Amino acid sequence: MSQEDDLDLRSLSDEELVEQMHDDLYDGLKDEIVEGVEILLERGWTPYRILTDALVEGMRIVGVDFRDGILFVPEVLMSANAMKAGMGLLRPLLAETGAPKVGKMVIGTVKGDIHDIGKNLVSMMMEGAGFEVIDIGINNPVENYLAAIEEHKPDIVGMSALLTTTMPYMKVVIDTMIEKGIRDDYIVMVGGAPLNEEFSQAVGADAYGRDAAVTVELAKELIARKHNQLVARAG
Ligand code: B1M
Repeated sequence: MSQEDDLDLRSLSDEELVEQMHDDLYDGLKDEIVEGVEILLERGWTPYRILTDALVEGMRIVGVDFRDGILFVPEVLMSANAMKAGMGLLRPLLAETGAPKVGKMVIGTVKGDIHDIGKNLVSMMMEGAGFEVIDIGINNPVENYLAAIEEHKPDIVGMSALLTTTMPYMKVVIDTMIEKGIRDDYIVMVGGAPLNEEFSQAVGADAYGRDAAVTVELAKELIARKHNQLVARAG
Protein backbone atom coordinates (compact mmCIF):
# COMPACT_ATOMS: atom_id res chain seq x y z
CA MET A 1 0.00 0.00 0.00
CA SER A 2 1.49 3.39 -0.82
CA GLN A 3 0.63 6.73 0.64
CA GLU A 4 -1.19 9.24 -1.48
CA ASP A 5 0.75 12.48 -1.87
CA ASP A 6 -2.01 14.70 -0.56
CA LEU A 7 -2.87 12.67 2.53
CA ASP A 8 -2.89 15.03 5.50
CA LEU A 9 -1.69 12.95 8.45
CA ARG A 10 -3.04 15.55 10.87
CA SER A 11 -6.58 14.99 9.66
CA LEU A 12 -6.47 11.37 10.84
CA SER A 13 -7.71 10.11 14.19
CA ASP A 14 -5.08 8.54 16.45
CA GLU A 15 -6.13 5.07 15.42
CA GLU A 16 -6.08 5.90 11.70
CA LEU A 17 -2.74 7.63 12.06
CA VAL A 18 -1.14 4.64 13.76
CA GLU A 19 -2.49 2.38 11.02
CA GLN A 20 -1.17 4.77 8.39
CA MET A 21 2.22 4.73 10.11
CA HIS A 22 2.28 0.94 9.88
CA ASP A 23 1.71 1.33 6.13
CA ASP A 24 4.33 4.07 5.87
CA LEU A 25 6.87 1.97 7.72
CA TYR A 26 6.06 -0.89 5.39
CA ASP A 27 6.68 1.44 2.44
CA GLY A 28 9.88 2.83 4.00
CA LEU A 29 8.57 6.41 4.05
CA LYS A 30 10.98 8.07 6.46
CA ASP A 31 9.58 11.64 6.34
CA GLU A 32 6.04 10.42 6.94
CA ILE A 33 7.18 8.35 9.93
CA VAL A 34 8.94 11.36 11.43
CA GLU A 35 5.82 13.48 10.88
CA GLY A 36 3.61 10.78 12.40
CA VAL A 37 5.79 10.61 15.50
CA GLU A 38 5.70 14.41 15.81
CA ILE A 39 1.92 14.46 15.57
CA LEU A 40 1.46 11.75 18.19
CA LEU A 41 3.84 13.58 20.52
CA GLU A 42 1.82 16.78 20.03
CA ARG A 43 -1.31 14.80 20.86
CA GLY A 44 0.20 13.83 24.18
CA TRP A 45 1.22 10.25 23.45
CA THR A 46 4.13 9.07 25.57
CA PRO A 47 7.34 8.23 23.66
CA TYR A 48 7.07 4.64 24.89
CA ARG A 49 3.54 4.23 23.53
CA ILE A 50 4.57 5.64 20.15
CA LEU A 51 7.55 3.31 20.09
CA THR A 52 5.56 0.18 20.85
CA ASP A 53 2.20 0.83 19.15
CA ALA A 54 3.33 2.65 16.03
CA LEU A 55 6.93 1.65 15.34
CA VAL A 56 7.57 -1.79 16.87
CA GLU A 57 4.16 -3.08 15.77
CA GLY A 58 4.79 -1.72 12.26
CA MET A 59 8.13 -3.48 12.12
CA ARG A 60 6.48 -6.71 13.27
CA ILE A 61 4.20 -6.55 10.23
CA VAL A 62 7.22 -5.92 7.98
CA GLY A 63 8.87 -8.99 9.55
CA VAL A 64 5.94 -11.23 8.71
CA ASP A 65 6.02 -10.29 5.02
CA PHE A 66 9.82 -10.53 4.95
CA ARG A 67 9.53 -14.06 6.29
CA ASP A 68 6.88 -14.94 3.73
CA GLY A 69 8.96 -13.67 0.82
CA ILE A 70 6.64 -10.74 0.06
CA LEU A 71 9.23 -8.14 1.06
CA PHE A 72 12.95 -8.33 0.24
CA VAL A 73 16.13 -7.00 1.81
CA PRO A 74 16.22 -3.58 0.06
CA GLU A 75 12.62 -2.88 1.04
CA VAL A 76 13.16 -4.01 4.61
CA LEU A 77 16.24 -1.80 4.80
CA MET A 78 14.07 1.18 3.85
CA SER A 79 11.60 0.22 6.55
CA ALA A 80 14.48 -0.09 9.02
CA ASN A 81 15.73 3.38 8.06
CA ALA A 82 12.27 4.86 8.49
CA MET A 83 12.00 3.17 11.89
CA LYS A 84 15.39 4.54 12.91
CA ALA A 85 14.37 8.07 11.91
CA GLY A 86 11.31 7.78 14.17
CA MET A 87 13.40 6.32 16.98
CA GLY A 88 15.87 9.20 16.61
CA LEU A 89 13.14 11.62 17.61
CA LEU A 90 12.11 9.54 20.62
CA ARG A 91 15.59 8.77 21.91
CA PRO A 92 16.25 12.07 23.74
CA LEU A 93 12.75 12.02 25.20
CA LEU A 94 13.16 8.51 26.56
CA ALA A 95 16.57 9.39 27.99
CA GLU A 96 15.27 12.50 29.75
CA THR A 97 15.08 11.14 33.27
CA GLY A 98 17.71 13.19 35.05
CA ALA A 99 17.91 10.30 37.50
CA PRO A 100 21.29 9.29 38.91
CA LYS A 101 22.92 6.52 36.88
CA VAL A 102 21.75 3.16 38.15
CA GLY A 103 24.38 1.13 36.35
CA LYS A 104 26.46 0.74 33.24
CA MET A 105 25.89 -1.58 30.31
CA VAL A 106 27.99 -2.52 27.30
CA ILE A 107 25.78 -3.83 24.51
CA GLY A 108 26.40 -5.06 20.98
CA THR A 109 25.11 -7.36 18.27
CA VAL A 110 27.22 -10.49 17.91
CA LYS A 111 29.58 -11.46 15.12
CA GLY A 112 27.97 -12.21 11.75
CA ASP A 113 24.83 -10.27 12.61
CA ILE A 114 24.02 -6.76 11.44
CA HIS A 115 20.52 -6.37 12.90
CA ASP A 116 20.54 -3.41 15.25
CA ILE A 117 17.05 -2.02 15.64
CA GLY A 118 16.19 -4.14 18.69
CA LYS A 119 19.57 -3.46 20.28
CA ASN A 120 19.14 0.28 19.70
CA LEU A 121 15.72 0.13 21.27
CA VAL A 122 17.07 -1.66 24.31
CA SER A 123 19.83 0.97 24.56
CA MET A 124 17.29 3.77 24.42
CA MET A 125 15.06 2.23 27.05
CA MET A 126 18.00 1.47 29.32
CA GLU A 127 19.21 5.06 29.02
CA GLY A 128 15.68 6.21 29.79
CA ALA A 129 15.75 4.11 32.95
CA GLY A 130 18.95 5.83 34.08
CA PHE A 131 21.61 3.43 32.83
CA GLU A 132 24.77 4.54 31.09
CA VAL A 133 24.93 2.57 27.86
CA ILE A 134 27.99 1.92 25.76
CA ASP A 135 26.81 0.62 22.40
CA ILE A 136 29.55 -1.21 20.50
CA GLY A 137 27.43 -1.64 17.39
CA ILE A 138 26.97 -4.67 15.15
CA ASN A 139 28.97 -7.71 14.00
CA ASN A 140 31.10 -7.90 17.14
CA PRO A 141 33.71 -10.64 17.56
CA VAL A 142 34.51 -11.64 21.13
CA GLU A 143 37.56 -9.35 21.13
CA ASN A 144 35.29 -6.30 20.85
CA TYR A 145 33.29 -7.33 23.91
CA LEU A 146 36.48 -7.97 25.89
CA ALA A 147 37.97 -4.62 24.88
CA ALA A 148 34.77 -2.78 25.84
CA ILE A 149 34.56 -4.64 29.16
CA GLU A 150 38.16 -3.75 29.91
CA GLU A 151 37.72 -0.11 28.95
CA HIS A 152 34.31 0.63 30.48
CA LYS A 153 34.06 -1.81 33.41
CA PRO A 154 30.28 -2.16 33.01
CA ASP A 155 27.86 -3.85 35.42
CA ILE A 156 26.10 -5.57 32.53
CA VAL A 157 27.29 -7.10 29.27
CA GLY A 158 24.41 -7.28 26.77
CA MET A 159 24.37 -9.25 23.55
CA SER A 160 21.84 -9.19 20.74
CA ALA A 161 21.32 -11.73 17.92
CA LEU A 162 18.50 -11.95 15.41
CA LEU A 163 19.63 -14.95 13.43
CA THR A 164 19.53 -18.59 14.45
CA THR A 165 22.97 -18.86 12.84
CA THR A 166 24.52 -16.11 14.97
CA MET A 167 22.90 -16.71 18.36
CA PRO A 168 25.31 -19.57 19.25
CA TYR A 169 28.10 -16.98 19.16
CA MET A 170 26.85 -15.71 22.51
CA LYS A 171 28.25 -18.88 24.04
CA VAL A 172 31.65 -18.13 22.49
CA VAL A 173 31.68 -14.76 24.27
CA ILE A 174 30.55 -16.21 27.61
CA ASP A 175 32.98 -19.15 27.39
CA THR A 176 35.82 -16.75 26.67
CA MET A 177 34.83 -14.70 29.71
CA ILE A 178 34.93 -17.92 31.77
CA GLU A 179 38.38 -18.82 30.37
CA LYS A 180 39.66 -15.39 31.33
CA GLY A 181 38.21 -15.76 34.83
CA ILE A 182 36.01 -12.67 34.50
CA ARG A 183 32.58 -14.22 33.87
CA ASP A 184 31.31 -13.77 37.43
CA ASP A 185 32.36 -10.14 37.59
CA TYR A 186 29.58 -9.16 35.20
CA ILE A 187 25.88 -9.65 34.67
CA VAL A 188 25.39 -11.12 31.21
CA MET A 189 22.07 -10.46 29.47
CA VAL A 190 21.05 -11.73 26.06
CA GLY A 191 18.19 -10.91 23.72
CA GLY A 192 16.85 -11.08 20.18
CA ALA A 193 13.79 -12.52 18.47
CA PRO A 194 14.96 -16.15 18.02
CA LEU A 195 16.15 -16.56 21.63
CA ASN A 196 14.27 -17.85 24.62
CA GLU A 197 14.80 -18.51 28.31
CA GLU A 198 16.12 -22.05 27.77
CA PHE A 199 18.68 -20.85 25.26
CA SER A 200 19.80 -18.11 27.61
CA GLN A 201 20.36 -20.66 30.37
CA ALA A 202 22.07 -23.10 28.02
CA VAL A 203 24.69 -20.55 26.96
CA GLY A 204 25.26 -19.51 30.58
CA ALA A 205 23.73 -16.02 30.53
CA ASP A 206 22.19 -14.50 33.66
CA ALA A 207 19.03 -13.32 31.96
CA TYR A 208 17.06 -13.25 28.73
CA GLY A 209 15.40 -9.99 27.75
CA ARG A 210 12.26 -10.82 25.79
CA ASP A 211 11.80 -7.17 24.88
CA ALA A 212 13.23 -3.80 25.81
CA ALA A 213 10.84 -3.17 28.70
CA VAL A 214 11.48 -6.60 30.25
CA THR A 215 15.22 -6.10 29.78
CA VAL A 216 15.11 -2.84 31.74
CA GLU A 217 13.17 -4.43 34.61
CA LEU A 218 15.47 -7.45 34.76
CA ALA A 219 18.55 -5.25 34.58
CA LYS A 220 17.35 -3.20 37.55
CA GLU A 221 16.59 -6.34 39.55
CA LEU A 222 19.94 -7.94 38.77
CA ILE A 223 21.85 -4.77 39.63
CA ALA A 224 20.01 -4.51 42.96
CA ARG A 225 20.78 -8.17 43.70
CA LYS A 226 24.46 -7.64 42.86
CA HIS A 227 24.67 -4.62 45.16
CA ASN A 228 22.98 -6.53 47.98
CA GLN A 229 25.46 -9.39 47.58
CA LEU A 230 28.40 -6.96 47.69
CA VAL A 231 27.01 -5.28 50.81
CA ALA A 232 26.44 -8.67 52.48
CA ARG A 233 29.99 -9.76 51.64
CA ALA A 234 31.46 -6.50 52.96
CA GLY A 235 29.45 -6.78 56.19
CO1 B1M B 1 16.75 -9.76 8.82
N1 B1M B 1 16.07 -11.51 9.40
N2 B1M B 1 18.00 -10.63 7.70
N3 B1M B 1 17.10 -7.97 8.21
N4 B1M B 1 15.15 -9.15 9.75
C1 B1M B 1 15.01 -11.47 10.48
C2 B1M B 1 15.65 -11.55 11.86
C3 B1M B 1 14.17 -12.78 10.12
C4 B1M B 1 13.47 -13.43 11.32
C5 B1M B 1 13.18 -12.44 8.99
C6 B1M B 1 12.29 -13.59 8.63
O1 B1M B 1 12.69 -14.47 7.92
N5 B1M B 1 11.10 -13.56 9.14
C7 B1M B 1 15.27 -13.70 9.48
C8 B1M B 1 16.02 -14.63 10.45
C9 B1M B 1 15.61 -16.08 10.30
C10 B1M B 1 16.40 -16.97 11.19
O2 B1M B 1 17.48 -16.74 11.58
N6 B1M B 1 15.77 -18.06 11.50
C11 B1M B 1 16.19 -12.66 8.85
C12 B1M B 1 17.11 -12.93 7.81
C13 B1M B 1 17.06 -14.34 7.23
C14 B1M B 1 18.01 -11.97 7.32
C15 B1M B 1 19.07 -12.15 6.23
C16 B1M B 1 19.87 -13.45 6.28
C17 B1M B 1 18.34 -11.96 4.88
C18 B1M B 1 19.18 -12.18 3.65
O3 B1M B 1 20.18 -11.55 3.45
N7 B1M B 1 18.73 -13.11 2.86
C19 B1M B 1 19.98 -10.91 6.44
C20 B1M B 1 21.11 -11.21 7.46
C21 B1M B 1 22.08 -10.08 7.60
C22 B1M B 1 23.04 -10.31 8.76
O4 B1M B 1 22.74 -9.96 9.89
N8 B1M B 1 24.17 -10.92 8.51
C23 B1M B 1 18.99 -9.96 7.02
C24 B1M B 1 19.06 -8.57 6.84
C25 B1M B 1 18.14 -7.68 7.34
C26 B1M B 1 18.14 -6.19 7.00
C27 B1M B 1 19.53 -5.59 6.83
C28 B1M B 1 17.35 -6.00 5.72
C29 B1M B 1 17.28 -5.60 8.17
C30 B1M B 1 18.12 -5.14 9.38
C31 B1M B 1 18.27 -3.66 9.47
C32 B1M B 1 18.81 -3.24 10.81
O5 B1M B 1 18.63 -3.86 11.84
N9 B1M B 1 19.50 -2.13 10.77
C33 B1M B 1 16.49 -6.83 8.62
C34 B1M B 1 15.31 -6.75 9.42
C35 B1M B 1 14.78 -5.36 9.70
C36 B1M B 1 14.65 -7.91 9.90
C37 B1M B 1 13.30 -8.02 10.61
C38 B1M B 1 12.23 -7.82 9.53
C39 B1M B 1 13.00 -7.07 11.74
C40 B1M B 1 14.02 -7.10 12.88
C41 B1M B 1 13.69 -5.94 13.78
O6 B1M B 1 14.29 -4.89 13.68
N10 B1M B 1 12.65 -6.10 14.61
C42 B1M B 1 13.35 -9.52 11.18
C43 B1M B 1 12.00 -10.17 11.31
C44 B1M B 1 11.50 -10.19 12.74
O7 B1M B 1 12.26 -10.18 13.70
N11 B1M B 1 10.23 -10.26 12.88
C45 B1M B 1 14.43 -10.12 10.37
C46 B1M B 1 12.14 -5.05 15.48
C47 B1M B 1 12.90 -5.06 16.80
C48 B1M B 1 12.33 -3.97 17.69
O8 B1M B 1 12.69 -6.31 17.43
O9 B1M B 1 15.05 -7.05 16.99
O10 B1M B 1 13.38 -8.64 18.04
P1 B1M B 1 13.90 -7.27 17.88
O11 B1M B 1 14.31 -6.69 19.29
C49 B1M B 1 13.50 -6.78 20.45
C50 B1M B 1 13.73 -8.05 21.28
O12 B1M B 1 14.17 -9.14 20.51
C51 B1M B 1 14.68 -7.62 22.35
O13 B1M B 1 14.28 -6.29 22.59
C52 B1M B 1 14.00 -5.65 21.36
C53 B1M B 1 13.04 -4.53 21.58
O14 B1M B 1 11.84 -4.93 22.19
N12 B1M B 1 16.13 -7.62 22.10
C54 B1M B 1 17.03 -7.60 23.13
C55 B1M B 1 16.84 -7.55 20.96
N13 B1M B 1 18.15 -7.51 21.21
C56 B1M B 1 18.30 -7.52 22.54
C57 B1M B 1 19.45 -7.50 23.33
C58 B1M B 1 19.32 -7.55 24.70
C59 B1M B 1 18.04 -7.62 25.28
C60 B1M B 1 16.88 -7.64 24.52
O15 B1M B 1 20.45 -7.52 25.40
C61 B1M B 1 20.43 -7.61 26.73
